[in-house]
Amino acid sequence: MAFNFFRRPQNERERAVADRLPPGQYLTEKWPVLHYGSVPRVDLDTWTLALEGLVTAPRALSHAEFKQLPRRTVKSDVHCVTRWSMLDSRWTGVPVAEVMKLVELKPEATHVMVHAEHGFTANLSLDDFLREENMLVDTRNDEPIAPEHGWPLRLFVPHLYFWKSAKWLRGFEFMAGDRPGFWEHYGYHMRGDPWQEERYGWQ
Ligand SMILES: Nc1nc2c(c(=O)[nH]1)N[C@H]1C(S)=C(S)[C@@H](COP(=O)(O)O)O[C@H]1N2
Ligand SMILES: [Mo]
Repeated sequence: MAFNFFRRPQNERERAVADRLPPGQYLTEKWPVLHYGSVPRVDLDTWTLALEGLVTAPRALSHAEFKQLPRRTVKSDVHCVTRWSMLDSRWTGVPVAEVMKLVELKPEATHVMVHAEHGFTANLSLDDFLREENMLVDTRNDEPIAPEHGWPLRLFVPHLYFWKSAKWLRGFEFMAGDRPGFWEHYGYHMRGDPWQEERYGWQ
C-alpha cells in the first residue's frame, strides 16, 4: 500500500509515518531496485575491500577477514532521492567504526570516495562517513541481501539519500577535499540530506 503524502493523516499509524517521512517522500512497503548498469558477478575468492588514499598504511581485506570483524544490527529508515522511503528495516553488518580501526588516517584527510564494482563511486565528508549508525551491510531483516541489492556487501549511510549507500562495495579512498562521485557528477547534490531536500547540486 502506498502512503499518500498529500492526504491528511487519518489515524495514529499514518501520523507516526508522516513524522518520519522527509519532505516530498512517500512510503513504500516493498524494496525497489535501482541502479545504473548491470548487476555484477562477484567472486568471493578474489574479492577485496580496499582501504586506501590518505592512510598511513593501505590495506585490502579479503572476504574471510571482513567476516571476522565485529557485527551489529540497526533498525533504520532509508530515503531514496526518487522519492520512496522504506521504514524500519533491520540492517546487519560491520560498523564503519570497526573498519576504521584497521587504518590510521593522515591528518589531511577530510572526505572519502566510496568505490564499488563497475567503477561506481559516491563521495562523503568524513563527518557523514564516521557517524555511529553507518555500516557495511550484507543482511536485511535477517536475510542476506540479494545480488540486485548489493550482495556481497553494500555501504549503509541512512541519514543521507540512499544513492550514497553504494551497492557492491569494493573500497574507500580517503581524500583531502571533496570530489563528486558518480551521481553527484550527473547533478545530484554533493551531500544529499533528505530532511533538507538536498536532491540536486544546482539548488
Ligand atoms: N554500485 C552502485 N550502488 C548504488 C547505485 C548504483 O547505481 N551503483 N545506485 C544508488 C541509488 S541511486 C539508490 S536509490 C540505491 C538503491 O538501492 P536498492 O536498489 O537496494 O534499493 O542504491 C545506490 N547504490
Ligand atoms: Mo537513488
